[in-house]
Amino acid sequence: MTAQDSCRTDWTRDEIAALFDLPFTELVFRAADVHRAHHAADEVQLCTLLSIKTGGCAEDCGYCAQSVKADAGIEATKLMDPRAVLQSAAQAKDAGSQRFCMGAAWRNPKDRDMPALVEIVQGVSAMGLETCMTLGMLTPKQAGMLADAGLDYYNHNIDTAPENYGEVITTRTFEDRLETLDHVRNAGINVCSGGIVGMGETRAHRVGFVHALATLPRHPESVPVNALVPIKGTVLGDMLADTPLAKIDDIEFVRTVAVARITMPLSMVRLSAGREAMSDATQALCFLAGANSIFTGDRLLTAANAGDDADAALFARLGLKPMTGEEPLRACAKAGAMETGAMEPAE
Ligand code: SAM
Ligand code: DTB
Ligand code: SF4
Repeated sequence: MTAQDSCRTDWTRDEIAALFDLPFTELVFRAADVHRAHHAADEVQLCTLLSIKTGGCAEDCGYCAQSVKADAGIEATKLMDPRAVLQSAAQAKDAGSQRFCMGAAWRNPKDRDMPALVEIVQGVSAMGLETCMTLGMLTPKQAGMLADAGLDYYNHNIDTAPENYGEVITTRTFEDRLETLDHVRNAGINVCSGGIVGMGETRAHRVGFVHALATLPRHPESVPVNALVPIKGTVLGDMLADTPLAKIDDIEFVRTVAVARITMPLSMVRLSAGREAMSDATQALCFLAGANSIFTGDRLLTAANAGDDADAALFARLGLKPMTGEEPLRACAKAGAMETGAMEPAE
């Protein structure tokens, strides 16, 4: 039995709601305790994000600048040449990133895209970077091809509670999302799945969001928690511009991170989009509450990010250091494979 198997997947919504309701200091204390039991509390993983195919996406996700339904001034591009992606990955590695995440604005990749995607995964893996892709829905065959190429993680967010999904996206269903996550899991790729806080959802929706992730048959190895970046020309960006009070409260955001950490103790909890608009103090609270990964660099996919200088200053201010070792769940999966004889111990 691996350590992940001992992670509870039978959380009830009431239990998760009760965690959200704890006094803030008690909640953060508990989350920090869980975090320290499984992770190095002074280490945060540095990741770089690259948009390998931007804009013109057929889906209607209300938060996204890359949807054809948005009017956010994003020019649609073709899939990048693998050589250009590898060049970017080399720069990310030089800048100290451990993980390279590649996003494509697709409902799903076409079979004709697969050879280039396979070449990209093989090339980035060969540089010693952890690889993650997010390309939309996958067929079992496509998931298998990416697994064979050596893809470490596939990102496919559930984004919000099942009952709120239709308020945010209408061109696909929550069940479609779960189906792709199944294909990814069955192919043996680590699952990266999280969502967005601050889309005008209720506390109960945030409870439902964490509940949906923490009760998957296996916890995602990686859980990105994004704060909505309100982009002009998107449905949600425009809605928030009209109702500024709808912006997520920083303390409620930290609560969401803390509850994710407590309910999914071994997962990487990634403080993803939205850091640019967060104070150092809010980010520090997120790290205390168990977030242990960030995107570095001055761009996410289309939106601005905090930038390397700001992050170096933040790390110095907080006494944090970039993660260099392995992530607990991946180390754990390897240990499980060794126990069962599927893998030889390292020399
Ligand atoms: N097309 C793929 C898909 O949706 O599965 C991958 C790319 S998509 C941009 C990856 C994730 O980024 C989304 O699921 C969403 O959670 C997050 N995201 C997109 N736009 C965002 C925004 N404006 N603010 C915060 N998070 C955002
Ligand atoms: C995730 O959950 N957040 C990242 C990554 N997965 C691909 C993407 C954030 C995108 C923010 C908006 C933008 O740059 O357009
Ligand atoms: Fe397309 Fe992904 Fe943006 Fe949705 S989030 S519109 S699927 S790129």
